[in-house]
Amino acid sequence: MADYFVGSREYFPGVGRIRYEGPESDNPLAFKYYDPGRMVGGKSMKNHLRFAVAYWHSFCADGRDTFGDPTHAQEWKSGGDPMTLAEQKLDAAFEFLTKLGAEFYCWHDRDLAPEGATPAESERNLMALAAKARERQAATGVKLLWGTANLFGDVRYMNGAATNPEFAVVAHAAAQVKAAIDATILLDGEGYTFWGGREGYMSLLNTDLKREKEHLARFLAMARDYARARGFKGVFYIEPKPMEPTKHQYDFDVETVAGFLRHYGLDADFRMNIEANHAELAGHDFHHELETAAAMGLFGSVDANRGDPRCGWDTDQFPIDWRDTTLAMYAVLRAGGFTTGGLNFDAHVRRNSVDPSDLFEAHIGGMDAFAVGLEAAWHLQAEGKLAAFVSDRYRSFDSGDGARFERGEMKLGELAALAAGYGTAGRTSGRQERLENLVNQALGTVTTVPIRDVPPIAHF
Ligand code: XUL
Ligand code: CO
Repeated sequence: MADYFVGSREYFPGVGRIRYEGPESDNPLAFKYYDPGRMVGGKSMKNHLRFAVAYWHSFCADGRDTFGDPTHAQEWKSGGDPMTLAEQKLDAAFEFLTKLGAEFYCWHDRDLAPEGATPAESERNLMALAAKARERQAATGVKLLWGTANLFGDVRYMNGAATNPEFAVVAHAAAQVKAAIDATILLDGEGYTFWGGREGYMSLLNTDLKREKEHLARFLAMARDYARARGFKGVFYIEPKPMEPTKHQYDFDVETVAGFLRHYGLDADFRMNIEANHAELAGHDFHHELETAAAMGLFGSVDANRGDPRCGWDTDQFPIDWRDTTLAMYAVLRAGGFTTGGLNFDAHVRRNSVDPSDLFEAHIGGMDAFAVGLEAAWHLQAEGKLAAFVSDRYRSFDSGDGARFERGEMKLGELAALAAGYGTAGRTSGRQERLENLVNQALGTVTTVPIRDVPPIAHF
């Protein structure tokens, strides 16, 4: 088999297989830190990180924004029969995936295949493209991390999908989800995601909040039952996001979704797909959302990107901050690592990054950033200083009255009576600065490069 996949024509000429060249490489189209086969604690980097490319950003979006026309107008995006264009897009996607060396991809139904005139035609379109994707997966070894249905783009969803006040729209959403689950199963998808883009409200004045949430839970349970009956063994993910496009989304953040899942008895099948930029919009750190999910046994997968702290919207930039990736991977390792989940780059190049190589360089940067994060996080875990500090911090609950309190063997009166015997308490340093320094030191062990002579830069 060829080193990478090229369909009927080559869509990214001039870019070959992206290889690891090490931190001293000057080649923008090479990995500096991501070395797929490198073993980190008995597992390869590739198997730790499970990188996926997002079909919608990388192969569908055309750079259009509220103020301007498409800037990423590749040939497979317009100007032909929609099914032919969809197959060209599939070829372009598999060429990109295999040149990059990404093991996984993720899609929405409408990314893969165009909507038809009726639900039945839409389903036929999707299954036809899924069959072609299955051939390309078999030829290349690329796998589907998760599939999802786009329940937010079409005009019919302007008042919501599963939470729409009109039952007819809920039925349309079901037709899409049913077909998207079938396509996910056909492609041996390891997961199926729900991102409730329009499952929320624009105004409480026209919204029955209680009923809408009940409808959402009912819909998710029906989708789960359908998929399980069809033999789907993968994980269902909910992707929390607080707002945008609605004013308020019901899947606001991890804590909110956890309460929702438990309230409606969905927590055995559903896990969190945590997106860095969504965490930021919810007023949280990415690290916070990961730790919160892990603490509740609900961690699943990651949409890897970053926001701009000065923008109040989802800028979906590629992740490049080593400290963020270190803290994220530390949380992932503590949660036991990825099983069915992975790192899906839900990110897009900027509107004015118009060269095909920009898309490669963006992914290379994100993959390198997570490789650094993995190594530093592994260092922190192996060194054990952070974990030892934390467990020591709670040692007064390990035995005696503290342990009895944890086991629920104490009443409030007894607990209160103990206070007098303790005198001064609580003046123990939290050592935050020392612990923050440990994170930087771990990064230093991974990223220190010998100083070398830098040749003068002729051009950029
Ligand atoms: C939107 C978002 C989606 C989901 C999939 O903010 O993150 O792309 O990841 O529907
Ligand atoms: Co996302």
